[in-house]
Amino acid sequence: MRTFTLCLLLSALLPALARGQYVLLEDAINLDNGCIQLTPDIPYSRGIAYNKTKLNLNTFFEIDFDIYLGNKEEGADGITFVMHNDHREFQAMGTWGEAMGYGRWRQEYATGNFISPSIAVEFDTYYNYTQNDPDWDHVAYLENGTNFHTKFWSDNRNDFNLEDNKLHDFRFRWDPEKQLITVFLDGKTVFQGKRNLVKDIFNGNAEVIWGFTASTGRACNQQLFCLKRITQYRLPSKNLKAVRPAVPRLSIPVPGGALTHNKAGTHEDAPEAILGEPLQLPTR
Ligand SMILES: [Ca+2]
Ligand SMILES: [Ca+2]
Repeated sequence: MRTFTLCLLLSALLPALARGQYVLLEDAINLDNGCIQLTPDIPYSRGIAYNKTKLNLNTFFEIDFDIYLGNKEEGADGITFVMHNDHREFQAMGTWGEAMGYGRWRQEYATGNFISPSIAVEFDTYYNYTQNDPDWDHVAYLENGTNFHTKFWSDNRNDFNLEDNKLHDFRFRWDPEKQLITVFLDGKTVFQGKRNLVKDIFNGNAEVIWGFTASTGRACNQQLFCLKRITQYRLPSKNLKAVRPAVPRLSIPVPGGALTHNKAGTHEDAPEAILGEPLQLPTR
């Protein structure tokens, strides 16, 4: 009960805390509804937002957001959630267009503009053969500024569409004991993988910068994210209690109307209970 009460309290505080908590680059802006718009619905846009507080990969944490990929199925290009230790720190950005402000247009472009060392989860809404994309929207795990991927998730569908004018629930979980990354979209597990992130990606550094990147190209969409909850947990994880995922804001006001939520699997009865008792909010 204490955990639940605390979560409610933190959820109530988050819209206020979220504002001004991010370094915004290029076209990213704060919206009046507490969300951050990464790109407006215009071509050749790029926006990046980094939380001002680094994450520590020696802690178990879970990050819970709503994301919005636009309302035009033929739009582009998508959003990435990124954790990095690029030497440019809070000014790091990748290439626009299909690289989504994270990576580079060709993986062999060693001198291209990309964020590295890093990992990312892409929510890709535009087909690019150079990145090995399927011909429909998909989610994929990426590393070190390379958008090219051999695996993806699209719910086993060839008409999967994220540009449906709906908010979607996105959760990223890191378990340092199991060295396990788990990514959920609308309550479904869309990626799970073991990786020694500190050693194999971040050169022994457990502190990482994190945030979102997005861009458009010839095709475009409005793209934004809304923080729901950031929670870090005391180890060992066997001592943790179960708590529910954050309840989404089912409607978010925007000029001229409201964005509604794709509620599948994101509400209080979500089957995927998460572990843990929140330890702290990253504030600075
Ligand atoms: Ca689409
Ligand atoms: Ca793409």
